[in-house]
Amino acid sequence: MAARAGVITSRPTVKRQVWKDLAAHYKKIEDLHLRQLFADDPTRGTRLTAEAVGLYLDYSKNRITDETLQLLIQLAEESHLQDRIDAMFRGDKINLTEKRAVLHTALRAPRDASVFVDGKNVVPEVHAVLDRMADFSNRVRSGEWKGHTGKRIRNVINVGIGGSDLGPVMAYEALKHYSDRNMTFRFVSNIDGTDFAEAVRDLDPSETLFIISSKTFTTLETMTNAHTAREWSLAGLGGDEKSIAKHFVAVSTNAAEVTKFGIDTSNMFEFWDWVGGRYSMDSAIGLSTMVAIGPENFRAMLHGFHQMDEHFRTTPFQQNLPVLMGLLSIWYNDFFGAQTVAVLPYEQYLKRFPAYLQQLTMESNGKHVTLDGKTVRHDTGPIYWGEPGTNGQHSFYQLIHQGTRLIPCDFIAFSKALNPLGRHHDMLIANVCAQTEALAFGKTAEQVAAEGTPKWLVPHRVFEGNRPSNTILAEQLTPETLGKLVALYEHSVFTQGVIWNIDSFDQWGVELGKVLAQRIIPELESKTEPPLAHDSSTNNLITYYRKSKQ
Ligand code: G6Q
Repeated sequence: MAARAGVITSRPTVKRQVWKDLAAHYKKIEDLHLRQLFADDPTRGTRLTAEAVGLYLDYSKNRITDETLQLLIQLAEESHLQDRIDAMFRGDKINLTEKRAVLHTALRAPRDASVFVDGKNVVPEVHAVLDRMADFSNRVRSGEWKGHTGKRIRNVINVGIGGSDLGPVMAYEALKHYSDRNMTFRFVSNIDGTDFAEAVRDLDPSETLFIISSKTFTTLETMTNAHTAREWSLAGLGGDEKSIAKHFVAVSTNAAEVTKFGIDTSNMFEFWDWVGGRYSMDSAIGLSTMVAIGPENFRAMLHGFHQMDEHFRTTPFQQNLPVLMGLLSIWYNDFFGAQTVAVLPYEQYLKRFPAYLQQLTMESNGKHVTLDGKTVRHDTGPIYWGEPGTNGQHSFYQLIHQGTRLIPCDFIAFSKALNPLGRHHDMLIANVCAQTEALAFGKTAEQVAAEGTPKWLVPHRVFEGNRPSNTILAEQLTPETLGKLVALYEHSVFTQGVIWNIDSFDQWGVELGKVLAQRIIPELESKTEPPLAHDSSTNNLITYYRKSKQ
């Protein structure tokens, strides 16, 4: 039964009484305005908040009542969320379709913790790899690790894609403030040669180290870029194969493929099949992050993750930040029919955070069948997107304020600036408050008219309001805070997946395109006209491309 442990019920979610109660409740309150909700309860703005591990969540500007919350929490309880949380942390194989445990939480467990996979405590291995990473990072950062010609390493390039890229890129950008500014960090992911060409164009191979990050070490993009990197490096270092050992390290679960590539396994940093790609930024996949910010900061980030893990695992749902955020997302997605969630960090260093979240949320919960293989009867995974504030305000916020779609928003902000410059930070935070206020309360036709607006212009200047948002506040963007923030979203995604009864940890949807591309590559490269057996559109595109690339 262990492999099926994740399947609690095969009863369609929409058929459950609590779901029906939520649907009926939605009908009752769908037109209720936030203006009314706030007018009726002067304590709402302080009451509907929760604080944990240094993150403050204001969820009062959501279109919910106490009854909504009570029903959503009942939904979580009846979905056996606590059992599923415990199963994940315990190492049960909750990724049913891949028969794997899901233990990113073990990556940030303290040294003396125990987490068992197939009867083996994995925590000592986790810390052994972290210690090796720390030793390596210190040697690179101090200049003790020398390149083939005896020069110190000044440039680090992470080669990876998807989960082996987005986390490292996001974390590097987010924590740039803490990084060694004498070093250059770049990230190559795309099969488009431009990505590699631009990453190395101004770099000296004798000072450049490549981290080849791939769980499987078979991914088309990463292996193609890794081979190109190998050629570039060898060409710049006189073709001496011995130089590889000084300029290439690997992060992988696949020692055999790493060796085949020519990287000694003593230069390989291991992780495990119970770490999903999009949940791997605090495994060895974070090696570039550790080299950039140093082992101590990296460990602080892990500590941040762990604090949120513990909060999620042990806190009653009413005060549980990831649970609350996950439930609110369900509320808008499945009852209001909202298609998307906008994530709006008012922190320039978090500019890649929305892109990171897109994989975390959409690869995890973009699923159309339940754990037992039945078609879901409700929408799953909303589309996550966003840009840092205040830039977005001068672009797509128009649609959020006055468009015809409902876009729930997560605003993320920090009390202390990392680069305090004059009045900048107060102005930044004023914009966070102003946006959430404007979205919630809007501006009525009467208010617009009272300002002396000509009658014909009034409708254009009306803000309906009633547009929901969460505000997440923390003291300052530190490695520890980043860990908390990422774990918050990881567990919110988990909460949603449990309620939808889907497998949040597989990603079969990315397979078909990969297989088809492998078939098409030789058709594009063939010297003679290949026989094409695709549909007429694909055949035509291949023929057009072959002709025009001559
Ligand atoms: C993430 C996915 C996917 C994966 C990449 C890279 O959850 O599994 O994005 O991370 O396809 O895979 P490799 O690390 O095996 O190269």
